[in-house]
Amino acid sequence: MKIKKYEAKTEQEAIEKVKEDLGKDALILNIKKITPKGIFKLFKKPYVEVLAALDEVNKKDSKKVQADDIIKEQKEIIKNLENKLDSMEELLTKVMEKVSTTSQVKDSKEDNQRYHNPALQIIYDNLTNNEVLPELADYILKDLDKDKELNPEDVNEMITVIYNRILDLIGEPAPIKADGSQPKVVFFIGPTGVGKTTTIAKITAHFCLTERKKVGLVTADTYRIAAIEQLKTYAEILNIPVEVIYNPDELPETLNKMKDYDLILIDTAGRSHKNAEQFKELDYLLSTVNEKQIYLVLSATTKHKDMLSILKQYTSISDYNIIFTKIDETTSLGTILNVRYLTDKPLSYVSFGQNVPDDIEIISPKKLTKALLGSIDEL
Ligand SMILES: Nc1nc2c(ncn2[C@@H]2O[C@H](COP(=O)(O)OP(=O)(O)OP(=O)(O)O)[C@@H](O)[C@H]2O)c(=O)[nH]1
Ligand SMILES: [Mg+2]
Repeated sequence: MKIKKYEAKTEQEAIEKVKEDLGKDALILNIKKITPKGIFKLFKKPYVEVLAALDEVNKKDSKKVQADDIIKEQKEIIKNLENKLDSMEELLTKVMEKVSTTSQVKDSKEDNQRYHNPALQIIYDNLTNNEVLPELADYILKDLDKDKELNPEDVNEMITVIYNRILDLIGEPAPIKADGSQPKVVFFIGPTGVGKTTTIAKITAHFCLTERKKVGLVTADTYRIAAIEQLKTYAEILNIPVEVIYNPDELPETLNKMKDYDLILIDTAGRSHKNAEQFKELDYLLSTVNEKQIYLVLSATTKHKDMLSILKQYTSISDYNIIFTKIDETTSLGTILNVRYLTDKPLSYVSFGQNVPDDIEIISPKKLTKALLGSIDEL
């Protein structure tokens, strides 16, 4: 399936363009009359936009393919494409508006400008206001600062490149799976109070209630009596067992008892990044299990400097995935991108509140990218 967008002054002219380019078998998927808004008025007259598709599979062997499936697939592609185009257009409008209002003061502020291109400067400011590290923002905007005359097409192209670069940096999410494709023993580790136990409760509820899997819980957090009670309370509601281990050497035997479970989630005591002894204990606990997955739970509210010392403490662990909690308590999500960039470990879930089981989801790279680029109004 090949999908393309065509613009022309009239509907007739746009359809001619489609036929010329894709041939007479092309399907017209959508026709929109566009009246440019805001700053676009200065650059463009009203025009017609046509989305057209050429179904190459259909062309080769039309009888084999169900018409319904094709329509469904087309709708899905168009929806995705339009969502992306809409958000781009919105961002582009905001950037162009901002450029026009800031260009008068630009000369006097020349010293503070890192980029010649004012649109790029705005995106840089926006990323860094969201606490993306300056060097990471520069890396994202690398080689784009060509001194072109500024027009919406160039800015649009630039924003698309930047959007895709951020998406690439975020990478594919790595959520927990209970389908046998991954080790079923999953450790949750991380600093004190970030939300490890609450996150385990949310994930357990998902696998028990939605996926109907057999889930067992283990807690190795015996530092605080309340920690065991906390997990037991969630487990009672879900009617699943919790095993408590008081010594790491008990873990293999405990896991052996639970070998017919689909998933075993292990809660650990929060570690202070300033206490090296606690990390030795954690390393030992992890070493008692061969086939495992590790999820490092981090709070999005942690200051960058502290985050660096936290991450340093976990460098001895070669494979882990990252969960971010408390994103409801910060307006700057740059830390998620920074940590992903600094560790090169996959991101998985984000948690956005105290409610079990609702306030968690698998991270959406598109949503995060839009959030990092998008809050231009707040500048
Ligand atoms: N606002 C907000 N609060 C959260 C979130 N996740 C957890 N919390 C709260 O953070 C506090 C600590 O949560 P816990 O799950 O006990 O944290 P923990 O990492 O297990 O703590 P320790 O076991 O003591 O290291 C609780 O009050 C939770 O309700 C979140 O995404 N947003
Ligand atoms: Mg806990």
